Amino acid sequence: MLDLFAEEPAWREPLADGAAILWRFAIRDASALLAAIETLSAQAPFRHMVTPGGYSMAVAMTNCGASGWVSSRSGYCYTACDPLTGAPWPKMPPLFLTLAVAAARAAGYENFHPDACLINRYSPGAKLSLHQDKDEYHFDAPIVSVSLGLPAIFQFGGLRRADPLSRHYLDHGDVAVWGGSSRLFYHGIAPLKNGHHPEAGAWRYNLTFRRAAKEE
Ligand code: MD6
Ligand code: FE
Repeated sequence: MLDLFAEEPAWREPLADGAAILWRFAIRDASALLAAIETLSAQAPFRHMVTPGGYSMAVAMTNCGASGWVSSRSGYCYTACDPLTGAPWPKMPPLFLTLAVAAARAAGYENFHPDACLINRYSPGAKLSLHQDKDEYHFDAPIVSVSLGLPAIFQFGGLRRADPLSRHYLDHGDVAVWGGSSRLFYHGIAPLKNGHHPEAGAWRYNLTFRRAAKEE
């Protein structure tokens, strides 16, 4: 009843100014996305990157698109080539680009031109500590984040590390979009629970689309 009068459609939940979860937005594409991840990771394998502090990350990562996010002892940056193979990161599949642009638009961001897609893979127990996404050239473009496979708890804070966290359940096909005044908010993923997903097995995958390089 109340939904009839709500300003927000039921599939979109605002998180903060500029940030929203689009429930099940990617569900129709989910199987194709998983198949594409398989193909992409045959070219640019998943690997556990090392943090500047010398720790191996619990989440395995790879990239597609013109810019790929990498972590090493020397810091975080975007590169055109995969340091593991020396080859350019695989091209971003058209399906990825179309989905990311549509999700950004559904959250109020027109003209999103992502050049980077970070692909994260979580096994049960893996977590992503609280962090800010701040390695991009500018912060005016939003971030589009697609969840696939096992569900996870997404922790969402504020501009300061100590700001209180809200917790959100992200399931297969859910998409989070954020930007604007929440673009630099701290966030993380709580340790993944054990489980089995019919299409993804014992994994959670996350695609994070960003505009990393300076726009031409
Ligand atoms: C993940 N996501 O969901 C990790 N960052 O596996 C992120 O770190 C993230 O979901 C910026 C914006 C959205 C995100
Ligand atoms: Fe992040």
